[in-house]
Amino acid sequence: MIESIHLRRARIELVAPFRTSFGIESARELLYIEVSGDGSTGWGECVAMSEPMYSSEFVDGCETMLRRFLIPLVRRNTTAESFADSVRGIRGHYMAKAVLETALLDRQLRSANSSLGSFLGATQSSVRSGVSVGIQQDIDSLIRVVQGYIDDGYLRIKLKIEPGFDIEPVRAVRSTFGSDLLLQVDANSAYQLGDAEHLARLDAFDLLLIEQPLPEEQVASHAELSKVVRTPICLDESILSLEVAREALDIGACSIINIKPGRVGGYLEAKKIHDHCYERGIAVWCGGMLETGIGRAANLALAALPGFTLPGDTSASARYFRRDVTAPFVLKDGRIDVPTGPGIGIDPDPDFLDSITHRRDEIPLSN
Ligand code: SMG
Ligand code: MG
Repeated sequence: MIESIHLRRARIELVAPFRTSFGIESARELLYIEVSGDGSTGWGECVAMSEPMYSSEFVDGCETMLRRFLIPLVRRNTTAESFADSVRGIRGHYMAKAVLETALLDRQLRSANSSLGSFLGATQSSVRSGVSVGIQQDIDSLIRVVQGYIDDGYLRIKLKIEPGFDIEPVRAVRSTFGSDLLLQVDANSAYQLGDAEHLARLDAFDLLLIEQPLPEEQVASHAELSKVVRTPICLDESILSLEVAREALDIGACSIINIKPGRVGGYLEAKKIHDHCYERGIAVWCGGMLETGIGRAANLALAALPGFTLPGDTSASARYFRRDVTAPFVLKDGRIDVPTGPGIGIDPDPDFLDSITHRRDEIPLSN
C-alpha cells in the first residue's frame, strides 16, 4: 500500500556544458518523485529539461502536471499498471507521467523483491555504452573531446550536429579515428526537408544513423528524406508512443528507434515499443536525458532487453557529474553493469542528495 508521495527539486552541475542544436545545458534541474509504502521507497527521475527546447515539456510544467492532475489520481492501491491506465485520457505530458509511473513501479518491485531488469525481460547483465558529444567551438576541440571519450572506452560516438556544424566535423572525426569507429549523428530537429541533398552528403561517412533530422511533427517528411539519404534515419523526439512508432515504421519514416522511457510516458510503454520493434526486426537503442544515477539505473535495466542491439547514450556517471547522487556507474571495457537489486537496484546517497535539494514537499494522497 502506498503511504506517502514526495516531490523533490534539486540541481546538479554538469562537468562540462553540453551544446546541442537547441541550446546549452550547464546544469541539470532535477525533479524526483519518491513513493513510499510497505517499508520501501520507489524513485522516479523526471527527464524534462528546464526549458521547452528539446520538446514541449519542461520541468516546472511537469511539476504543475504532477501536482494538479497526476498525483491526485494515485490511491493507496495504485500500481504502475493501473496508473498507466488511468492517465490514458490525459493528452501528452509524457515526461510528467513517466516520473510518477516509474516511482510507482520501483516501489512495487522493491516490495516484491524483484528487479526492474527481470520485470522488463532483460537478457544481458551489462550493456554497451556510447557517448553523446556536444557541438564544440571548432573541429580541433571536437577531435580532442572525442579522443578523450575513446580513451575512456566508449564503444560508439554520437556527434551533435546543426546547420553549419555537420559535414566537416563528421569528416574530421571519421578521418581521424578511422572506419572502425561506430559513429552516428543527432540533429535534434534542426533541418528541413529542403536540406535533403545537404544531409545526403553525410552518406560518405558510413554513419550508423542520423537521429531526428527534421521537426518532431514532420514524421512523413522523414519518409521523404529517407528516399534521398541512404544513411538510416532514427527517430527520437517524434516517437511519443507505440502508436507513433508503429506508424513511423509503416510509412518508412525511420528504420531505427531511440527509445527514451521518459519521452513515451514510462517503462511500460518503452517495453511495448521495444517488443514491437523486436518482432519486426527493427533495431532500437536507449537514449539519454543527462540522468543522474536514479534515472540511469532504470535506463540500464531497459537497455538490457534483447532488442537493444545498438550501444545507447547510457554513459558512465563521470561523463556528466563530478559526483552522482548514487554510487557512480562506471565503464568497464566499454560496458556498464545492469543493477540487479530490487526495483531500480540502487539508492541515492541521502546526504549528498539533500545537499543539492532546494525543495522537498509531501503531496497528500487522496483516499
Ligand atoms: O544522457 O548522454 C545523455 C544525453 C544524450 O544527446 C543526448 N540526449 O536528443 O538524444 C538527445 C539528447 C537530448 C538531451 S540534450 C540536453
Ligand atoms: Mg536525440
